[in-house]
Amino acid sequence: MTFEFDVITLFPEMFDCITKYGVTGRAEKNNLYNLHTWDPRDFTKDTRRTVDDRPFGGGPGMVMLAQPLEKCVTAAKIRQEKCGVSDTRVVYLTPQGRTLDHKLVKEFSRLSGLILISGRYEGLDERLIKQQVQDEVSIGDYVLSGGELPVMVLIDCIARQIPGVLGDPESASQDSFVDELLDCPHYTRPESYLGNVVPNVLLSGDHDKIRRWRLQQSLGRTWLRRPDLLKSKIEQGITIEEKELLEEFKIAYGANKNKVN
Ligand code: 4FN
Repeated sequence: MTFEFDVITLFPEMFDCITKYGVTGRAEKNNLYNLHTWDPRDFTKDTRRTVDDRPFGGGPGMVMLAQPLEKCVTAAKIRQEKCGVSDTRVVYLTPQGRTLDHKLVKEFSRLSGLILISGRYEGLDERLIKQQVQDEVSIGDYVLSGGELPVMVLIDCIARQIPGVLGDPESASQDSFVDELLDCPHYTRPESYLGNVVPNVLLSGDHDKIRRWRLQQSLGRTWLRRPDLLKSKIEQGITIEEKELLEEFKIAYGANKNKVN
């Protein structure tokens, strides 16, 4: 089964960024997902092809008209049905939405399709959201010029969850702890770079020792840099080994902190 994405956007060409390059480019070519774009401008009847208007109540900026968007949503729903999509959602990417995280990505990847709306200007007429949108999702707290990049971020995250999209080496690191912890440090050749050497354990050939070192680095860095992530990892369940490795890291970190050099 192919995952069906229908994207509603004033700038369809922007989506070449994900369909042409890298992992998501290869996946689209191999029909592991389909991406269809709908331009609200193509659903207008006036000669100027108007898709926005001034906000009631005054003020700066423009608001996207409900009607051309509604026609896009309807067309997208019909296309998804024709493609045999049984489980779909209409999602609007907006700063007002629930913040995207790996848990939400997993929820979306259980569906067979998604209809995604990118905003421009000051956003959508609220009545379109009320009538057509099921989920509002945000990728983070900063100002953007449009919802296209957020839609692409979401598609990239979901595409990576589709079986066959990642090659063997890429997906091997996926089902383990990487979902909930930060990565360990990575090194490649040369063994010594500008006087900095690779940690000895990585050259030891002792695979269980390496696994434990990496797990400890992941736990330690998450503890130092993202205590919020570590908290939810502990709530989900931490093994005795993980607990011990983290305690050892904390002791070593505490000892190093007090060193003068
Ligand atoms: N952004 C903020 C407050 C007020 C406005 C914005 C803002 C694009 C259509 C929305 C931005 C960020 C993450 C969509 C931001 C996202 C958008 C997103 C987005 C044009 C209207 C707009 C308090 C967050 C800084 C512009 C905060 N995830 N308005 O950026 O679409 O999905």
